[in-house]
Amino acid sequence: MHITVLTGAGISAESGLATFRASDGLWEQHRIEDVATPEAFARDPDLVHGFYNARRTRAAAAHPNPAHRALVELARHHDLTLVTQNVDELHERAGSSDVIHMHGSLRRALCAACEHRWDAPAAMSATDPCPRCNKPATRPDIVWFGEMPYHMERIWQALEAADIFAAIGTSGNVYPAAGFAQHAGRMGAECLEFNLDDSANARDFDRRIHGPASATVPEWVN
Ligand code: BV8
Repeated sequence: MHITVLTGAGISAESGLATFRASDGLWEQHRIEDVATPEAFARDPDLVHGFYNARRTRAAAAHPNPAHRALVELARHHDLTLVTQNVDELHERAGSSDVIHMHGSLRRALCAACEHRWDAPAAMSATDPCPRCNKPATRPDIVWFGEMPYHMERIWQALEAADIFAAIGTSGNVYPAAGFAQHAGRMGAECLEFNLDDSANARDFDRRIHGPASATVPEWVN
């Protein structure tokens, strides 16, 4: 049986990492337009690097929770494709391999001039020279609004091959990820939503399991 899983900020909430749209969410402190668009980076690279440097520090100090570990267990028994909107490395640190980071990763830096990618230092600044072209054009390797998410071809294939599609801890507000359940469902997958409450695209799911992921996901897997 092929299972395709999409995770969002909610799976890392119990590891202490802020989600985006909760009352204390990341976006409450910053308008999305101010920190997660190419225009924002062009306008104020230091503000954007500051936002991501702070998140990189917090993510490095966080630990995987039982929901991350349950997905490692799931991969032992089924053919699993794990897609995450998250830019932390908690799936990898729990033991997952081949995690598809469709919105990029805090762990990587990208050269805006030559597209070279390398492992990000703890704190980055726009004047850091690119190790390959030496231009001061360093940005986080993050997919911002208006940019094409990574690995889409592989993701669409995994949605079409899925017998089960499960979305865990995502509010269903951001596309194309918010359209994955509808696409998988049209191709015959049973769609499950694991969330605290109904997401914006809850109608696309066959079953909605409400509760903290650290409880609901291990219960589903075991
Ligand atoms: C693109 C960067 C095209 C990394 C992010 C109008 C209609 C439709 C689409 C659009 C539109 N206008 C613009 C668009 C496109 C736009 C979009 O969708 N905008 C939205 C706002 C309408 N999308 C894009 O721009 C995307 N690109 O479309 O490109 C294109 C085509 C050709 C060529 C070029 C381009 C790019 C989107 C990626 C943006 N980058 N982040 C970072 O900083 O982290 S998105 C950002 O939100 C996060 O990365 C995250 O991935 C994403 C979604 O957030 P969630 O993960 O869902 O988090 P959230 O807080 O919202 O929800 C958490 C959930 O968990 C909640 O439901 C909560 O209840 C639950 N929860 C909390 N605790 C727990 C829990 N559940 C269980 N247990 C718990 N303990």
